Amino acid sequence: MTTLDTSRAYDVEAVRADFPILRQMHHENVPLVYLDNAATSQKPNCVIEAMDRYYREYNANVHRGIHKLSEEATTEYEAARLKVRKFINAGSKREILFTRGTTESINLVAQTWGRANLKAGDVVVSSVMEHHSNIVPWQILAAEKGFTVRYVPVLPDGTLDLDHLYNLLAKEPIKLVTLMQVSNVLGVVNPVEEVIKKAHEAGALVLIDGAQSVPHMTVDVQAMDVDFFAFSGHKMLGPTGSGVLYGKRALLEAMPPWMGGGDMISSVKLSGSTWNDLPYKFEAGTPAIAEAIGLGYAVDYLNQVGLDNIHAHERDIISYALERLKEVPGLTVYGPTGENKGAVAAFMVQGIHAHDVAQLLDSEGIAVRAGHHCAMPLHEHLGVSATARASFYLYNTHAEVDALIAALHKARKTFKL
Ligand code: 7TS
Repeated sequence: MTTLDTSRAYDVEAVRADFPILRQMHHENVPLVYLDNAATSQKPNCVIEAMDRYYREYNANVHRGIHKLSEEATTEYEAARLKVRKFINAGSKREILFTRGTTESINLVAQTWGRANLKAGDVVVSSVMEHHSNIVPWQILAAEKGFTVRYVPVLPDGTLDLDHLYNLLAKEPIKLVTLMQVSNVLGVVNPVEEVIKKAHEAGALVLIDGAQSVPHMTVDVQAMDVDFFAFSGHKMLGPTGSGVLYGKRALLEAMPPWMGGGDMISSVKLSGSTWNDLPYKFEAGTPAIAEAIGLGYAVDYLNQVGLDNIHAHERDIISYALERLKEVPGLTVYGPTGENKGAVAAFMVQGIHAHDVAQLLDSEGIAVRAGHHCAMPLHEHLGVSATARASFYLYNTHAEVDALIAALHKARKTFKL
């Protein structure tokens, strides 16, 4: 499945050999330096091959046919669910719902649990640092239902104002606290275990957006005692169109379905319908079969390399990057710089717009993202309309950080700074 020798110390070159895209030239003769992993990760051969195999060898719909191909597709699709269950230590495969990604997972909670449980006078707590996918679904529903959404502020060091959150929890009954575990801009790792404990003590449920945590660190939803947990397959070496919503079984059982259609029903009569068991109640229609299978293989790969090894490698890379970024005059990195930072560095170079930084880096073969990173309220808080962002993953190297720094110096020269 991989050329990796897991008995050796972390071998980044062996990891890189599993990712075909990393061998390509970005422009004619500049090698690709891919530093946009918070947007989406690259895919290892085993994921690409698993999806290819599905289409070439056993393409069929799931949960329907009696024929061999359909049985094989169903087995692989459900095997992926079991792999995901184990990966985040959910108690049951019934608690693992396949979605198209974090966005769909959060919208599912808003449109089912939220629609059934939130009314005028209720309060939902989110934060200023959230990705739009954890702000807008609540705004849409709040406009209809008349509940209030409050936002936990961000402190100057880029961490959440936890005192503010705990005061809110002490002051008024909160129905739901919905927060990201790791910020896609600041990189800050929020202390979600502590937040969940305090929220539960105050009688609130908790949804955690794990889009930027699950790919990079061990997540145990049972130890965390989280109520809902959302993440995307494509940021953890899996394909786009794959994602997961974990929910505690009792909550999911009590929630009405969201989309209606095939597979989610137990029986349909013209006078009314009844719902299928979990997780199928929330998986209407033909699912993204190849994508779920691909995600299962991504989980296998992450397990093989080892999340602890990946986490340690990323800590090494981000620490090195933060040190070296200090060498670039006029460069500001946002967010914390210590242990509570994931492998994300959003920055500004004084005198150069973030989009120009990204374009100049691109001409050197370096892929970063520039803009508001779907976190406009956070950028408003930071007082900037856009940042450039380098985000790292298991295959990035010190040499790539060096290339980033050299290109940033070159960009400053181009702008005569
Ligand atoms: N939550 C967080 C923390 C994210 O970083 C993202 C995507 C999402 C939710 C949405 O995930 P999706 O898979 O449903 O789109 N973040 C980014 C990013 O930082 N750059 O591009 C996508």
